Amino acid sequence: MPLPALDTSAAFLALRQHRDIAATWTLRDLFAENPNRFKEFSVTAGGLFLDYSKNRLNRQTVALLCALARERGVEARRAAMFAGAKINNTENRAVLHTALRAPRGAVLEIDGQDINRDVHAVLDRIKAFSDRVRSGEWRGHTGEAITDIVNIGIGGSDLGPEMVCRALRSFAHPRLSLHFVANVDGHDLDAVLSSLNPATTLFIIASKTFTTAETMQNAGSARNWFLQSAAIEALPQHFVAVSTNTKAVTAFGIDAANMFPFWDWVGGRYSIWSAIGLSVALAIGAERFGEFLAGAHAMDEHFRSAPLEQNMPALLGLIGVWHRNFFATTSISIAPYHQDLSQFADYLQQLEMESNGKRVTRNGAPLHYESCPAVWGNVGTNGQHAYFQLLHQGTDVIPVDFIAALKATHRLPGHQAALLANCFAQSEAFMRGKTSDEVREDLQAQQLPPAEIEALLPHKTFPGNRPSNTILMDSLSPGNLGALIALYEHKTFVQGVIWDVNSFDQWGVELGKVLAKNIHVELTGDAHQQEHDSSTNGLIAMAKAAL
Ligand code: G6Q
Repeated sequence: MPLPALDTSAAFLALRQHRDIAATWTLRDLFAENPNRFKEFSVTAGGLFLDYSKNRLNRQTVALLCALARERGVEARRAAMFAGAKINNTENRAVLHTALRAPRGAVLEIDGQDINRDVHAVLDRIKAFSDRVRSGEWRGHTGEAITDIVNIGIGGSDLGPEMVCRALRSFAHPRLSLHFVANVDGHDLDAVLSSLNPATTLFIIASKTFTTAETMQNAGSARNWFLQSAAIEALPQHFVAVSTNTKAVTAFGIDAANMFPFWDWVGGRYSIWSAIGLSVALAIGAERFGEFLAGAHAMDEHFRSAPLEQNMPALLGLIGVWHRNFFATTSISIAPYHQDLSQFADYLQQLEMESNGKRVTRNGAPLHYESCPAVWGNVGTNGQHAYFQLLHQGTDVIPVDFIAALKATHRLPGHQAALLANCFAQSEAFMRGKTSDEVREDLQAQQLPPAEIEALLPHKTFPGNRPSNTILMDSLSPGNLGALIALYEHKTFVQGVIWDVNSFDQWGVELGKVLAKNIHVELTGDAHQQEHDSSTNGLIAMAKAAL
């Protein structure tokens, strides 16, 4: 049965009333009034700690948000997802990335097929292969061990492996360098190939469909480059595939024995846990890849069993709804205070925006309320010296998620304390702001003339009352990273259920896959130019003259 529209639901209307009261609160006052606030509004799960006290909310807000989640059926849909129901209704597919990280022996059947056995059979193959490459037993055609691995894929077949390999680089095998090529822009592949020795390079062609134009073009060019110095018989030692499409893989020239499969119930942006994570297993080893999966599984178990009021992904999602639908925020900023998470914001950008960037309900009715905000960000402290200005004093309020590891994996003295000090100082400043009285006091202490003080006051005043979450972990271990990604996956799920959108299709991306085709033919062949608008016609003509 279709859900009633979100903005007509009783819990939503109750929250709207509550919002009018909450809008009068300041975070400063909330902290001053309740010394227990940090304790009351924080939660631990799967090796992660979430402090959500620096948001404009109180116990009643949390209760009302959880009531909204219950009214929207979050718990029932969560159960449906874990059980393998076909909740991706526009593609008639189950959504089972959680099954990819379930331990061996977990019971789950889809259409009569034992999913857990299939998953672990592939994991066993990933282990056998990555052990051989890492030990040097797997050799290239000249008898040398592999030194470089190039993952060719795009979107979900690129962002996850690249982000995770970067995040876990302190665990990487010292002989192996990982490279990632996604863009059809030849500058990407060219720059990578120019530094490589074909005899010691292994290519992973990662594509769920094995039809994605960018990946196929890059894979073809990589194969041509390789065959300039090797015979076709050498291909199996240097090209492996990760895909669901055996036919296309073998047609490309990769032996089915060198193909690592996954399944249609794994969405691209949720596929890092599948064989798409092959580059991660090669880099950090199968055992640590197992720890990464186990960390995500721990978050799954928490998400499926903890009451909403203490459920970390549910709370993170609901707080996002609170900001988006009741305070009209339009974006969120992700600020990992860990250099190795430098691609985490890009990863979340796809996860959240591709999942919930939708304008109709699951049943196709237009939304009369906002769905996914824009997601963006970069590592701290770098962002502080760039766009944080707008976060502190701009006209928009942009909630921030701070993410930090308490312990570093490097050994340089002094850096970690400096990093964490910046992280905590920023969230404190967003929360407190700086009043004009405080600014005046500072300037008077510097003995500035009164007229100058008054002129500077508005510029140096910070409104504060700007919300943030802080997520801490002990260190950026494979397990904690797994839990962190799963946290955001389930956050995205919760928001998708509240907004009543299908979080698991991506028709906008599919459109992109076909749009370029006609113009590509016009640019490269003799095909007669079609009638476009004058701008498109003009741009095509300029490119034709230059190509
Ligand atoms: C992810 C999207 C998209 C997809 C890429 C690559 O959820 O569907 O980013 O992963 O378009 O698709 P292939 O893996 O099929 O090449």
